[in-house]
Amino acid sequence: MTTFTRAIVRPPGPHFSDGLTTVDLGTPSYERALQQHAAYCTALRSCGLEVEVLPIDDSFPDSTFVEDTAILTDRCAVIARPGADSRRDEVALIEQELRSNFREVRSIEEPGTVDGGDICEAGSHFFIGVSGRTNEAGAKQLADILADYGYTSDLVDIRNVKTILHLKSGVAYLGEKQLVVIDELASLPQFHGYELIQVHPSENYAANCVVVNEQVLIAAGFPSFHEQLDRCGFKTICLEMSEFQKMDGGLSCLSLRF
Ligand code: CIR
Repeated sequence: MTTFTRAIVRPPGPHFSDGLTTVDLGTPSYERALQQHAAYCTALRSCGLEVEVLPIDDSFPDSTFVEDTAILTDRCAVIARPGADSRRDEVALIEQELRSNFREVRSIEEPGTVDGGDICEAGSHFFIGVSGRTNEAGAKQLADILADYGYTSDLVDIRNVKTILHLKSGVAYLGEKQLVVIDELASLPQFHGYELIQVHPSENYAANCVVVNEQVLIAAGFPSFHEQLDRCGFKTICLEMSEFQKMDGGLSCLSLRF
């Protein structure tokens, strides 16, 4: 697995609850969201990362979900082109940050759209979700860009999987050919050859976990999944995510790691 040294985050703004959501879990508390975000940053630091905290940008209520604005690899950064109109211009807020950290910076161009949350890195291979946000044109552009840097990829069409917004809402790579998956994705041919850790359907939200160096960040409140990872020998850090879950966001969405 890549050893990460840095992460970029952006705390939510006071209008965070005006962002997009497909779930019906109530209105998030801004105070609690800030506390959960601060705990998330502390967890990243405890994994050895230097955390760059970008200023709040309340003109984009979803801008705390920085992961959707870029795809970062060991060899290049790719500026995404978010599929939701209200999020399209969030990339302008992150571009300078990426250019100062990466020598190679590429971009997804119109008519392509790509949300970073649809891209799951698995070593030198990438799974690229085609979703309500990432279209086929964007997915193919990204596959070509990644190929320029020696990476392979598979497209994974999740447009018929109604329970998830992004591919990474239902898949996470833990290293050593191990993938966390929700049931709906477990039989996909793209995942053959991987050892699958299947999340119990009542705990689907937990599938969005993140490996950061030797630790796995997992959402609090999903005991079966926690036990599964314990049994597999992973060291876990449990984080409260309730307020971000209300806005369709998971652990991976809150940072760009590199
Ligand atoms: C959205 O709908 O775009 C945000 N409310 C949530 C984005 C979550 N991002 C992610 O899963 N990578």
